[in-house]
Amino acid sequence: MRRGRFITLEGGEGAGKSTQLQTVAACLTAAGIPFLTTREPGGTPRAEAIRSLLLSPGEAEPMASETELLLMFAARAQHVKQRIAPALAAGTWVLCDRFTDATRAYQGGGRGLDLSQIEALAGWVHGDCWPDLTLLLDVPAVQGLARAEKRSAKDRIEQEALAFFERVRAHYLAQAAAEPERFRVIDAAPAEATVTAQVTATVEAFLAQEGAHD
Ligand code: T5A
Repeated sequence: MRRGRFITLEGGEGAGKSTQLQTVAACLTAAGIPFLTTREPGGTPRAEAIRSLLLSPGEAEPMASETELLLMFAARAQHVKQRIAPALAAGTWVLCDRFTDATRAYQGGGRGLDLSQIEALAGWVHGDCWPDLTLLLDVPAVQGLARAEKRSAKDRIEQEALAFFERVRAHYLAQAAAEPERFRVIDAAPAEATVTAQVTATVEAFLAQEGAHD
């Protein structure tokens, strides 16, 4: 049986990942491909419990950046072992809202943690389980934050200053430039219908490249 493909959506706050995950799902459904959708941090009951710890605001005790990094990878270890790796091995495609590229961008670019330590943790936690395709939804930080703010109250990470999210964006764009074979950068600033059309075209091209319509 051929391994499933691993597709991730990345981007800053309010870039439209959750919205566009539905577009990718619709493309896979139309192509008759079995898939599951999931998200990080989270994706299993234990990993979702870690997500709450990571994102709940208002704690009197600040969270150290190192704690944040290790909790991201603790949730990921559970998610990869329990859900992602078994699905891919069974031929099911996995469609995930964020993965290790988010750690590189937020904890590496945003927090300024040592990138070589992030790579070491990634190698330990998920080895060569990397996405086959990553859609980077790129939007100016201020525009994405305004969308996210309109939708819901700020979580712990969303309370960071604008400069933090500008570093995250710059880091994502640098990652995409460094790995052009895996990343596709989508301009996520226009209206939703325009972004949906770009995402659909990108996923269709990937399906054709993978021979997934055969
Ligand atoms: N994190 C995560 C790390 O720091 N390190 C890590 O390793 C990982 C995995 C949680 C947080 O954790 C951090 C990053 C995050 O701070 P999350 O749950 O993905 O990650 O949280 P957010 O990025 O905050 O998710 P959002 O739901 O805010 O953003 P989305 O999913 O990108 O945006 P979406 O689709 O919910 O859209 C937001 C709003 O905008 C509208 C939507 O209708 C919605 O109201 N919208 C548009 N409006 C206008 N034009 C468009 N084109 C639009 N597209 C969507």
